[in-house]
Formats: sequence, structure tokens, C-alpha cells
Amino acid sequence: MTNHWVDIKNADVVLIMGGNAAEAHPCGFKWVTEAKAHNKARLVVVDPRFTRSAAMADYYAPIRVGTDIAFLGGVINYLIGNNKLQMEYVKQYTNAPFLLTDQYKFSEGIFSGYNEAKRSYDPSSWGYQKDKDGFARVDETLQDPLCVFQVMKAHYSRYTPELVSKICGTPKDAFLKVCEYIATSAGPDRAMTVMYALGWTQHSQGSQMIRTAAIMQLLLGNIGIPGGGMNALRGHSNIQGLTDLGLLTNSLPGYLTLPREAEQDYDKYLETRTLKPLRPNQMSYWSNYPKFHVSLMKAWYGNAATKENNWAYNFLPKLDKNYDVLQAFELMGQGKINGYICQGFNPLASFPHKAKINAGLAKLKFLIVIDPLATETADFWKNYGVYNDVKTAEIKTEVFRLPSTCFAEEDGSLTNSGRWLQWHWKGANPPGEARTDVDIMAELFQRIKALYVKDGGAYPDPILALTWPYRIARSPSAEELAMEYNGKAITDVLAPPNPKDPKAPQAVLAQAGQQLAGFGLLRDDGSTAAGCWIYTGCWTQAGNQMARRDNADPFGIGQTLNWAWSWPANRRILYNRASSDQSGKPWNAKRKLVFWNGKAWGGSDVPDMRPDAAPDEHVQPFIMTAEGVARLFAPTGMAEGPLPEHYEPFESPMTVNLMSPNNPKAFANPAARVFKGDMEAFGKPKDFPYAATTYRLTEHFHYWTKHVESNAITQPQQFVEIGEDLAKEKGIAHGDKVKVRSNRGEIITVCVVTKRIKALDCNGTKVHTVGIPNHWGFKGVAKMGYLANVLTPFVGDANTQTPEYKAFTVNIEKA
Ligand SMILES: Nc1nc2c(c(=O)[nH]1)N[C@H]1C(S)=C(S)[C@@H](COP(=O)(O)OP(=O)(O)OC[C@H]3O[C@@H](n4cnc5c(=O)[nH]c(N)nc54)[C@H](O)[C@@H]3O)O[C@H]1N2
Ligand SMILES: Nc1nc2c(c(=O)[nH]1)N[C@H]1C(S)=C(S)[C@@H](COP(=O)(O)OP(=O)(O)OC[C@H]3O[C@@H](n4cnc5c(=O)[nH]c(N)nc54)[C@H](O)[C@@H]3O)O[C@H]1N2
Ligand SMILES: [Mo]
Repeated sequence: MTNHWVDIKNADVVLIMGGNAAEAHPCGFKWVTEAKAHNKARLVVVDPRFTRSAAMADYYAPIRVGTDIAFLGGVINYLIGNNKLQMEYVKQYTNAPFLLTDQYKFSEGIFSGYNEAKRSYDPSSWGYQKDKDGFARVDETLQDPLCVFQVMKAHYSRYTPELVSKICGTPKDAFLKVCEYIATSAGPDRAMTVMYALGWTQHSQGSQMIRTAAIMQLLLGNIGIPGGGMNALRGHSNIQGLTDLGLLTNSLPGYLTLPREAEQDYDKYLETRTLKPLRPNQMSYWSNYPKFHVSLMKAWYGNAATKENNWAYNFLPKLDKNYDVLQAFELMGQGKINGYICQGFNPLASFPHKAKINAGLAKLKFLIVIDPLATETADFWKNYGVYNDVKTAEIKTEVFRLPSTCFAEEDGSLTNSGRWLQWHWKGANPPGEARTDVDIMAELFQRIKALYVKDGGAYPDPILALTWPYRIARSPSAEELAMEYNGKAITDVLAPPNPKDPKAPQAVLAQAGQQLAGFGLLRDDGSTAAGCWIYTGCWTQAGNQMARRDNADPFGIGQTLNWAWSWPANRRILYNRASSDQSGKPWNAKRKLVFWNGKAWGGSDVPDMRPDAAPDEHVQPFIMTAEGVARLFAPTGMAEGPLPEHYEPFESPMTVNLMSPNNPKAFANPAARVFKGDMEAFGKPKDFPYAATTYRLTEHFHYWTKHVESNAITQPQQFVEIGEDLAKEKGIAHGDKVKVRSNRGEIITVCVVTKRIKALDCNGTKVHTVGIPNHWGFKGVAKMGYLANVLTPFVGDANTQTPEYKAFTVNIEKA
């Protein structure tokens, strides 16, 4: 989230699209209710199904799965065409005035720089024109045909309401009605929040769906303000913490990145990540990358990380490719991964194309499952009849189960969607032999280290040199770990030298051994250590900030700065300097966030700006970009192009992409990675004519709650949902048994016939949607069911590799 849960109450318009908060985030949804009750907010829901969120909405519109870029591209076209923009914001706080070079081209769904054989882009033609000092050239009038605003306007002028309706199946009048609601948030004193989750992320172009919405929000001036923002509703408790701490295979803590194989040279590694401002006077925070990185290496390797050895850069693995989960199972299938540790992860149930996951696990030498429950994955080798029809005798994988605790049985902090780190205390001791994850990992590490000490090995150094400063080596405490993430001074941390008097003594900002108060104190000279720079400030000399529980709200807009601790720097709303105009005056006097008081920035939040950067210095609010402004057009960073473009899902009921009807190569995302063999496993509309999607039910949490009797009673049995039209066409009655097939497998289950899913007219094709809840499997106390992921395709988003669970095709018949 750019904003936070409580802040949703400040919205004038709430758009829930690509998520179903009333069902999947029922506690957080109360803030939508608050906005409706106390702020006369209007709730708009766009979803293929009439959901529990839709039931609360002022307006609901249906959409075909996987077509949100077309819909939102149409919204952008509407906003520009009807002059519903917050123009001052657009001119000053986005890259609308930046000039592109004439190398940038787009035609028939493909951007300049495409390499078809590699299915990837060289983004060099997407850059800005530069002046002699290396700064980007701009046209403040926004008239130059090469400025971002004009290029973007031309790009989305193709997304007419008629075409949107043909692609999305949303009736034209419903689409225009949604546009009108959204447009009401264009005024400087109006705010719209966007709440989304997997309905956008789980697509082969999911990142770009989110970017399209972000562009819309920027045009409306809705980022950095109370009641606004792009608000990703996260999943498991602490999945936000997982990404923050760098558990994705290509990242390091605090969104630093692992080097690639080609990056053997440390100085070059730093140089490519240390942003240089593209505008005079701008500060761009990634210019501090070396401070964060060196402090991380000091936290990990202590005295073994020295300036001479480039802070132990050689200890970091250099990636030949990303090892995301799709990649891991592909390599397992090829026999190239022999051992696998599943910690709090049930991939047989949760990953796409179950047959491929089964086959991969069966090729392993060993599988370790660390989990409080008996999962499907741990039993992948056992035959459960139709639900897991495997040949046990042929599977040689050795499976180890290590029982762990769950969150309620340990102390620690959880980071919520709004970036709040909230400390919690254990509620019960774990049963039986269960041990905490930290203890399990710590003992594994100790034992592996002992083996390296005893036997040597190819390259034991990174393991032998790792710091392990915990009181009990086999049981680091949550407090110790939190303090390590926060970071401390190794030697005294000094203020920078005074440029006017370089010989004057430098003030001591933190004494050796002290916990650091904030990441502004981090240094790249080895004097500081911090395990995750964005968490610096969570455990200071003043103690555990995450345990604070003071809900005082002096401005009355939910900015409770003394409740828990929010990264970064206890800032609650990101880019909050954008809540005031260029002169520092709040856009909305009723909802003041951060403003200039004549001497400094202040207000109801921690300013996302150097506190004394006077407005006439023109330091811009989006300090994490080199531009200092937000990117409508992304010259780098996106795999499939600088402007989002609609592509069809890899499995679609349509045969052409109406945005580029003459170019079959732009049918589905041209930059998405598809493994050999998986392209062939995609179904064709003649065999699989119906759109399908998978989703959650409030009564169950993934695959765990079927172990609990009360949950099993509230949703006792697997089912799929179809609309009345399709039921009639297929002669299926409510409660009938049906067989649902994709090109990868079939499931047999009970059919719910509902008014909540309607057939859509997509350019003359009648598109039916089959809805498939996620939660069943063959372990637990609930009635057994098929894993929904028997059906889903093995392809992911081109940037994140999140699988395309939300849009694929099936056939259905009475069983
Ligand atoms: N009770 C309960 N709550 C949960 C969970 C749970 O298992 N049970 N899981 C948690 C986790 S890990 C996560 S990540 C979150 C997920 O939270 P959500 O993303 O809200 O959950 P889903 O039900 O998977 O999907 C949301 C909606 O996306 C819609 N959708 C599908 N395809 C499209 C599309 O192409 N466009 C649009 N606009 N909408 C589409 C579906 O119809 C569905 O209503 O929930 C969390 N909360
Ligand atoms: N078709 C389809 N598939 C999906 C999705 C979808 O929408 N559609 N959604 C995807 C999403 S968003 C997600 S997040 C994944 C979820 O996929 P998984 O994370 O694989 O599924 P869970 O059942 O939540 O598995 C988590 C496991 O962690 C265990 N656990 C709980 N607490 C602890 C703990 O403290 N320590 C340890 N070691 N284990 C613990 C639980 O018992 C459980 O077995 O599913 C994905 N799969
Ligand atoms: Mo999730």
C-alpha cells in the first residue's frame, strides 16, 4: 500500500477492482464502511463476478477476466478526452512534460527494441532526451508531440469505449458510468483509493494492470494524499514482511538486488544501482544505495566484510537467472534441482498445473517440509484415489517433516499491508515436538556449518564467516533479530564534514554500539550495520517502536504516528509531499497531510522530503525515482514496455487481440516467459470455450482451515459456480455433479448455478465464466476435493513470474 488501512476512511471514491476485500480482507473492509458512513464515499466494484464486495457497492460493473488493461486504458482515454485531470499535479509531479527521443516506437502491440527469439526487450529506445549536463529535457507546455503526455494520450486514444466494451464484455453504458464515478475524484480536494489484490497480480500482464491503475491515479492527482493511493491488499500475515526482507530469489533485504552473473565487478554493481538525479536540484533516494548495501554486508559478515574485500561482495551469489517458483519446478522436472525445502509452503496445492508439480517432486532426492500441519505436499507420493492418483511404488523421493509452530505460538512482528510493523506476543506454547521456524533454521545452520568446518568444501567461506551474534546460538530471539534488522553503530557515526570548515570536528550522531535512530545514519564506510535499511527505526535506543499502542490522532484523519511503527521512517503515506501544491499548501484544507510552514515541512505525517527543502528549491515529491516525479511512462523497469498495453491471457476464449488484430505475435504478452512444452499445454477456444478464474471464500484460509472442524462445517464441500445462461445451454441444474476440464486435467465437483455470474458479449462472442474456489484438497477433516490447480496454466507475469491463476479456459459438462 502507498497508504494504509485506516486511511481508506478518508476516500471520496473507493474503487475495488482486481480484489474482493469484503471476502478476503473482511476486517480491513470496515474502513470502506467508515468512508461510506462518514464521508459519503461511493464504492465502485469491477469484477467478473458479483462478489460480496459488489453487494456493498454503489455501482458494480462486470468484466471479462484478464482484460483490465483495456478497461483502465479506456478510463485514461476518458479522463484525458473529458479534461477530468488534476492538471497542475500532472504537470508538476509526473513525467508528463519529459521529452522522449524519436527512437521510441510502438506499432501493432509491439514496442521498439523487441527481440522475438528471446521474448524480451532492449529498453534503450525508451529513454528521455538529455541536455548537455545529462538532465532530462522537458516541455512544460505539454505540447511537444514527443513529450510523455502527448505520447501517452495518443497511445490510449485507441482505447475507445466501443473497443473497451468489445474486449472486456462490459456493456458500454456500464463502462461509462464507472468512468463518471472515477472522474469525480479529479478535483484537488477529492480523493479516490484503489484497492486491489490478485485479480490484478495473477495474470501474465499483472504488473502492467497495476501500472495502468497507477497512471489513472496520477492523472487524477490521487497519489500521496489522504484517502488516495494504490493499495495492494496483501495475503498471508507477513507476506509484506517477506518481500521487505528480501526473500524473493532476486532480491536482498530492503529491495536491494542480488548481482547478476555478469556483475562480478563491485564498483559497477553499485554504480548501476546508485541513481543519479535527472533534474537539477532533485534528490533521489537510491543515490544512497551504497550506504544500505555496505551496512547490510556488515550486519551479515561483521569484521569479515572490509573495504579491501569490497565488503565481502564475493560471498554474494551471482544469479544466472531468477529462481522463482515456476523456474524451480521447471528445473526439478528437468532433474536439475535435487533437494527442496518447503517452509510454510504447500506447492502441490498452491502452484499451477498440479501434474507438473507432482512430476517435479517425484524427481527429487529429498524434500523437507517445515509446517505445523500435514500438507498435501508432504504426502505428494501417496495415492489418494482421484484426488492424487500417483504411482507410489515408483517415487523415490525421501520426505522429511519438521513440525513447526505457527505465528500465535511465538513472539515477533508482523508487517501489514499498510507497512506497519506490529509486535505481537505468543498466545500459547506449541504442542508436542513443534519448534519455531527460527530454531529449526538456526539448528540446521549450526549443523551445516559444523560439517563445513569438519570436511571443508568447495567454498565454505560465506557460511563460515556469517555473523551469529545471538545469545543462544540454536535459538536466536525475536528481539535480537529485530535489533539486528534495525542496525547499530559499529564505531561512532559522525555528521558529514562542514563544507565551509572541513577541519572542524564532526558531531557524533550515534555512539559505537548504539541502536540507530533512522536510515539517514547509515554509512558506506563500514561504521554502521543494518540487516534491512527500510526497517531502521523499528528498534532504536528508545526501545521497541513496534510495540507502541498509542492511538492518539491529533489531525483526526487516522494518522496515529505512535501506534506501532511504519516503514520507512515511521511514514504512513508514501510520497506525502505531493499532498500539497508546489508552494507547499495542502490541496485539501480539510485533510492536511504534509505542508510547508514557512521554515520546514510538517503536518500529520513524517514528511517524505528533506524537512528544510524550501518549495522554491523545487525538490519534487517522488524521491525514489531519478526524475523526482512519478512515471506515467516508464523508461526502464518494465519487461513488456514503457506504457501498459492490453494483451490476451495465454488461454483466452477469444481468437484475436482486438487492440492489435493483425499481429498474432501480440496476442498474449510478448515478453512473458514460457517454458518449452508449456505453450503446447495451453488450450484452444474450440476445445475450451469458457473463461475460468479461481478465488477465495471467507470461510476458508487457503488449504489450512480444512483441518479445522468449524471451518469445514461452514463451507463443507468443494463447488464451482456458473451463470444461469451456461447452465441452460449445458443442461446443468443447481446441485448437479459436473466435470470441469482444462488442457492439463479435470476436476469433478458440485455445481452452483448463480445469478452472480453473467454471460458477457465480447465482440459478438458470448463469453461464459466458470468460477472455481480454491480451498479443497485431500488432507484435513473436510470432505476431500480436487485441488483447483489441477486446471491452471504454468505461465507467469513477465516481471514478477506470479502465475496466471486468474484467467484460463475450461470446458464443463454434467458428470
Ligand atoms: N478468507 C480468506 N481470506 C484470505 C485468503 C484466504 O485464503 N481466505 N488468502 C489471503 C491471500 S494469501 C491473498 S493473496 C488475498 C487475496 O485477496 P483477493 O485478491 O481479494 O482474493 P481472490 O478471491 O483470489 O480474488 C479477488 C477477485 O478477483 C476477481 N478476478 C478474477 N480475475 C479477475 C480479472 O481479470 N479482473 C478483475 N478485475 N477481477 C478479477 C475474482 O472474481 C475475485 O472476486 O486474500 C487473503 N485473504
Ligand atoms: N489457483 C490458485 N492458486 C493460488 C492462488 C489463487 O488465487 N488461485 N493464490 C496464490 C496465493 S496469493 C498464495 S499466497 C498461495 C498460498 O500458497 P501456500 O502458501 O503454499 O498455501 P498455504 O495453504 O497458505 O500454505 C502455507 C503453509 O504454511 C503453514 N504455516 C502456517 N504458519 C506457519 C509457521 O509459522 N511456520 C511454518 N513453517 N509454516 C506455517 C500452514 O500450515 C500451511 O500449510 O497460493 C497461491 N495459489
Ligand atoms: Mo497470497
